[in-house]
Amino acid sequence: MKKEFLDLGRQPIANKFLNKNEFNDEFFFDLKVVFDDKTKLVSLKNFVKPEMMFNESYAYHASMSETMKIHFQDLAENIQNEFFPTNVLEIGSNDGIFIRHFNPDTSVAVEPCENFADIVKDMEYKTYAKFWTKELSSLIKQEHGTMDLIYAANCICHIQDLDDAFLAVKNLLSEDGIFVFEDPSLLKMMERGSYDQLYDEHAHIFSVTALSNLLDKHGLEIFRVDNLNVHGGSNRIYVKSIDSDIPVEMSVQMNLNEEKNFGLTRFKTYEIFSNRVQKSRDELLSMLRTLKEEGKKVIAYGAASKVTTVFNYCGIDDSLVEYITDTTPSKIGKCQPGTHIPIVSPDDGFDETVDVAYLGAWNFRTEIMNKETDYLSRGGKFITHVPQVMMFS
Ligand code: JHZ
Repeated sequence: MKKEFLDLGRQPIANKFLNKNEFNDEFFFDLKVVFDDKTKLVSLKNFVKPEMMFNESYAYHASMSETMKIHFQDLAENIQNEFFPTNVLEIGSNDGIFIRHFNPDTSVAVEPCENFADIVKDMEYKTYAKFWTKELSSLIKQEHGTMDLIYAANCICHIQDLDDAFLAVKNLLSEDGIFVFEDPSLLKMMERGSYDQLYDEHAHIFSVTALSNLLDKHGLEIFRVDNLNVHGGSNRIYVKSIDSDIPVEMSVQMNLNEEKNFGLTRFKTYEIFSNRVQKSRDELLSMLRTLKEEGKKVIAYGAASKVTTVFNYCGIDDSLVEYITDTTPSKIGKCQPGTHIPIVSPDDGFDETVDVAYLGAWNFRTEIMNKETDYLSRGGKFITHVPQVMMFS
């Protein structure tokens, strides 16, 4: 049975940055979150149609961060050195940040957002501009054979029908092939109070426990879990066919134990989290209102999808946060979904007039702190709500 534990209010499409003439017919949905006490999966109660989120105007550009470029280069090298895959498939290849490290003659990309599919096609990779389904996996199998590596970063948690997605993987994996995917960790979200991992795209936030239950139904088994720092705490899950001889490593049981000890298998834990989220909202609003009364200029740094959740849930608009700076060309000049706060380039907006910046891209805190030394040395301050609402410099 699915039980609701969190209501983040009316929310728009998190990555649909708007021109002023698009404000009137903006789409909103009720962002509510449920826990399935059978599979232990945490999911959104109401899914948004995939085509409304992932299409030719998708805005998230993975290569905007140096941290992520290095992250994917390191992973590609490690996988090549350890598993020697020949045929490689990436689901949700975005701008090619990972697949670029593999041979285009033996690699295939799947990317439903056509603006990004075109980038990867231009890099000479065979690219299917389609959603990942069992039907597509059969077509790819016919055209390219089975795959030694199927990889996906920040994509499997976007797929609403996980049974179909895992069936599709099983169908296309070679006998000793591996399926590796990474997504935000439910445990880290719960530990850190980072409720902003919840937005339309994240149909589910995974625990190792839930994944293990779901994969098992399809003859798939987790053999390794890497805990990663990126995107506020993610898990990289290594999966094999149940019949493959690849040994199952200690990291799997360790993660299952840690999740159980934290209480991820009990509904009560989610109710406690929900209270923490409401408290976080009250504290953030109170801090922003005080800064406003003191006459401080407050902006936000990084128009991440996560900020859409926070600002819409808390009711923060341009009376509290004047604008948001972001380096992504397709976001600049538009407005944040829902709140309609303007997005400007850091060159135009991150200047000496700014007193305080809400750190929307809190998951890149180290990269940003290292970059913004001038701002910090002249007394500029940042705000975050993770792990609790605070100001820092
Ligand atoms: P960032 C996206 O989430 C969406 P978002 C998606 N659903 C997902 O799962 C994760 O990624 C992985 C900007 N920025 O990466 C760039 C600066 O302006 O946390 C981005 O717009 N200056 C696929 O959108 C935003 O911040 C900087 O110095 O929450 C960060 O977004 C840096 C480092 C970033 O992902």
